[in-house]
Parts: sequence; structure tokens; C-alpha cells
Amino acid sequence: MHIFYSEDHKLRDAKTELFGGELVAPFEAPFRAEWILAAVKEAGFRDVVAPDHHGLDVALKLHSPDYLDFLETAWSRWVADGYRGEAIATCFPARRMRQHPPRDIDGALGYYSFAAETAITEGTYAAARAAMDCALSAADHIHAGNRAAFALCRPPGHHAAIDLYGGYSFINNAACAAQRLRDQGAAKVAVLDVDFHHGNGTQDIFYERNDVYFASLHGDPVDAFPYFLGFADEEGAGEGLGTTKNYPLPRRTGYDVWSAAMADALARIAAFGAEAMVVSLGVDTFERDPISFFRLTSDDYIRMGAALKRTGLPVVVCMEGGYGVPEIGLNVANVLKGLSG
Ligand code: SP5
Ligand code: ZN
Repeated sequence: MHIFYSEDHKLRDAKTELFGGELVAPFEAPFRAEWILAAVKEAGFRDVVAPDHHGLDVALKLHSPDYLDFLETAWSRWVADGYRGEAIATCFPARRMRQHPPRDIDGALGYYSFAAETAITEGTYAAARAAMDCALSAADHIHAGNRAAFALCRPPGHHAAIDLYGGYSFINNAACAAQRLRDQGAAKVAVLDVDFHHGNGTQDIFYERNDVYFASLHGDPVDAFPYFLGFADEEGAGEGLGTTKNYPLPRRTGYDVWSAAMADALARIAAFGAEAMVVSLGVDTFERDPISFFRLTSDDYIRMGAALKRTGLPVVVCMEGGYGVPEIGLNVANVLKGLSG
């Protein structure tokens, strides 16, 4: 299985995350990709290749043009205003306020985000483009006839919505992979999101579409970020009604309950008629993840990968979350091990 990896992920190296009222070292940091890369190589996945450079044509089918332009220019606008710290949103267009992009960068940050923990920094956009390139190249690799590919995306992408960043996500890598698979001829595609957090961005992007099925297993939003999306009654709208499925799960969920939900999701994806699948892989479901509350063990990730393989579908795996502990590498390698059987 090919691993698509770009050194440019290191350009996303924020110094600050707003957490517990303090600016702390971000959970989403370069060491994550380095640990994961080392572990997958150690597990025998040695075909590590740099992605091709892609344009924005696929992303422009998912994100709004003004949003992508904002991402590209936000840091220079912030610096031009004389701010000395990293760019953190502080004011949001909340209930009953006007939804209009401000001219001022401080306001634009709030307009284009849904969470303040994620700072924009100098290299953020370049790194997000490289992560997108990994996802697109992995999709191209599937189109070329391979059964599976791993896009070691960093920063992650599944929280990035049509015109919102947050949750450490800027461009939705998994959505780009799914769109690429569609553009290359797959009539129907599924995105299975197994990150601990609800994939609000991916859901938003495909909510009214009937060609992409979205299923997500995650911490119940009454208890977990992103709090305001991912409930069981969200099922898609318009032409997309019935093509979104959410599995909000309680604290201390282990693999028995979790895997039953995954099996239900995979049955629905098969019934939908997906010809290819993108997996948003977060290993923040791990029992010792520092910011999450599921109880998966390292061996469970082998079983997860094997279940993905049993679908018989070609699979693009996109890296999402998973933090703090050395086991993130092993857990990702275990998914790939199960998937390549
Ligand atoms: C890609 C991904 O996994 N993004 C997750 C972003 C989560 N950021 C907010 C973290 C807040 C953690 N709150 C923990 C509360 C523990 N009581
Ligand atoms: Zn997550």
C-alpha cells in the first residue's frame, strides 16, 4: 500500500492553541505525522511517496471561493494589521447576527471559523494544500487500479466545512478525495468517518448530495467537540435526504459497541451502492487519547482495518486526529495492517 506524505506538513507548526483558558502547545503538531510515518514504515509499509501538486479545482467544488481566498491571505492580512501573536478568532456571527464577511481580518477570522482553538499561522495554508495533495494523490492511486492507499494528511481536514475552519482543519482532505473519485468515474462514493469527533465539515459539504454517502461514529455532541452537529436525527436534506448517518456514542465506548455501529454504517454504505470509500481515520478513539473518551485498544485497530477490507471496496484512508501518545503510530499502522490483510 502506498503512503502519500509531504514534508510540507511541517509548515503547520502553531505555537498556540486556546485550551482551558490558556494558550498551550497545540495537540495537533508535526510530531504526530513523524511518529505515524515511522510506525507505518516499521510495520513494513515502505512505499512512501510525495504527492503530486494539484490545483484548487477539486477543492472549489466543495469549499466556497471566498473561503479558500481567505485561507490563502489570512496570515498576511493579520501580520499587516500589526498583530504579534498567532491569528485567533474572537468574535463570531452567532444567533440573530448578520452573516456577512467583514473587511477587517479580525472579523473575517470569526466569520470563517466555528471554533477558536485553532490558530492560523504563517505556513498553515501551504501545509493544508500539501495535505489536500496527499488526499488527491491517494485517490488518483485508487483510480489507477490499486485497492487501498494511505494519505498521511496533516493538518487534518474533516472539520473544515464549505466556508468554515476549526478543529485543526482548513481544507477538507477526505472530501477532496471523495470528489476526486467521483470526478474519475465512480458513480457513488462513501465517506466513513471514524475519528473520535464528528466530521461536521464533511457532513456539511455533502449534506444535500445523493452521490456521496457520509457516515460518522463519534463522541455524542452533547459531551464532545464539535458540540453543534453530529446528532442522530441529521440524515441529509433535499436530494441528499437519507445519505447522512450519524452514530453519537457515549463516554467509555469500547470496541464491542463501536464496531457494531461501524458494521451498521458499512451495511448502509453497501446498500447505497458505493463503488469506493474514503475513510477519515482518526485514532483519537484510543483509550489513552488526551482529549477524547472512547476506549479502543491498539489491537482493535487491526480488527477495524480488517472490517474495512471485508467491504471489498477500494479504500482511500485519510489521516485525521489522534494525539499525544506514542501509540498513535502503532494504531494507524494496525489499521493499515488489517486493511491490507
Ligand atoms: C481532527 C480533530 O481530531 N480535531 C479535534 C479538534 C478538537 N479541538 C478541541 C479540543 C477540546 C478538547 N476538550 C476536551 C474536554 C475534556 N473535558
Ligand atoms: Zn478527532
